[in-house]
Amino acid sequence: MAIDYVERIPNNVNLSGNRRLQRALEQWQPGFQSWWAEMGPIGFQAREIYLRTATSVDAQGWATFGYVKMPEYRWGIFLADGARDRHIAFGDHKGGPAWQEVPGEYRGALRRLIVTQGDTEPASVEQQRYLGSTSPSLYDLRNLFQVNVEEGRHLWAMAYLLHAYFGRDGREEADALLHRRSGSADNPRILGAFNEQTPDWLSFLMFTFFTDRDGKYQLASLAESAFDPLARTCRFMLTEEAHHMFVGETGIGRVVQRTCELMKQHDTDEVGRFGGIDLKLMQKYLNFHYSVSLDLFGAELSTNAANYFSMGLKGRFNEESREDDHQLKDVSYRITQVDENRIVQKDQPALLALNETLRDAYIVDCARGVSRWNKVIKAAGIDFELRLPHRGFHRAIGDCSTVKVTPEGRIVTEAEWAAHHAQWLPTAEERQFVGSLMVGITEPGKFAGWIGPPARGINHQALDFEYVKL
Ligand code: BYC
Repeated sequence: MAIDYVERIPNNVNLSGNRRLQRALEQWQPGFQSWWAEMGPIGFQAREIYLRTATSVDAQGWATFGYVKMPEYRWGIFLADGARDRHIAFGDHKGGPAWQEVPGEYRGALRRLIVTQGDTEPASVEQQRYLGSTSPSLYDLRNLFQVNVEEGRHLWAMAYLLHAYFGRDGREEADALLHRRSGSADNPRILGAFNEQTPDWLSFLMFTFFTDRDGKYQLASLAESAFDPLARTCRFMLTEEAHHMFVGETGIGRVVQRTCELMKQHDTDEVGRFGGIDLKLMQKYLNFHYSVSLDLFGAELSTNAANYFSMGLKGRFNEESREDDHQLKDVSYRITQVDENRIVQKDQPALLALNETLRDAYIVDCARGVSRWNKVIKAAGIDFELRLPHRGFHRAIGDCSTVKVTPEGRIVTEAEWAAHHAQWLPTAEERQFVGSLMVGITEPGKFAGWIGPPARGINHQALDFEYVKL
């Protein structure tokens, strides 16, 4: 169905055909706008930004580009087209028709999944709200705001499902999504990584590479859901998510590129004096963002995850192309666990190990990105490799959260950890140093000294295009 932009809430779900729902969402809309005004990007709200807006949900040409002021962005409800006769691909209901309504017995579990997903979206906007004034270029500033408005739209996606399918509890949960706050002591966001700060642009680029990539894997798993409206909304969200990961991957690649240039120019590994970020320091940021993102997949063994799968609510990555029974009744899966202070591999029931299965796919994907950055370093003739630390390093969720693990995967004592962690994670001084490099560059076509220019502009525009009209 085409997107209806005449309506107050743009949508392709025939909202005007359901007056009650339309009214409920129109009541939620001012709350969303107040949240955006209060917790969205600081500054730039009255500026014209070169943004893309969804205009149709098919793969070709879903986006139009043009100048928009962020508060006037057309947030709305877009679901990918439904597959005709879609059948459930996994779990106890495998083979049955996909559901257009929520089965009563799964209401609580499904609502919890949708709320957890929905909560991350406004959280990330809150985390990134201070970054505008220190953007390394207008190109990057525009990308930040594109990410922010789309996270806002993802919040709309989950608020729609809550309003449309969960009655009064759903409305209450949709309101609560506007009231929790990233980092708040009294009313924090649900998942750990979404209460961390994103204090500088290096953190932002790492976040969009590592944490948005968790989003990709979680959304892809929810896109398999037997609950068809959830599957369809997640399918469309994935197309938006791709740009966010592009921002992270190319952004870090540009920092690496710039660092390598400075290293060669000044014949030193220590480019801080010349306004660059050492590769070793980038490794520490990588260690931090990777480990907090690994936590987002939950514990290695999880009955929650097993239940979600058996119920048909959340599948595996690429569920349909997997060659097994899609029910995992008698299948095992090898996972990493801690056993008497040793890290070991153990076969466990695959059904319980679904969080780890998804984490494994994520790790492979992260490694691909890191190897692309390493190609840049190698091409510069520099002998250094960025690495993903061991999966047990610096974990707060799962088996390894009970021990201290080095980036190489060795369990160490608390005392050893205390003596060495400054070699592995950014120290307060290093964060302060990175912060000191963050000066806002607002001249079109100019880039801060710690990051290189991108290979090309957005939507075939030149690099010195006025991506934000100041
Ligand atoms: N922080 O059984 P377990 C995105 C809790 S990112 C705090 O392993 P489960 C985006 C857990 O709730 C994608 N608590 O958990 C990216 C449970 O609590 P109870 C977001 C945590 O349920 C960038 C207990 O620990 N989407 O879209 O199997 C920008 C036992 O754990 C955490 C989703 O996450 C944590 N990290 O797995 C913008 C998808 N981890 O039951 C957006 C929906 C676990 O003891 N969520 N706990 O009270 C899920 O599928 C699951 O909730 C999780 C957790 C995979 C997150």
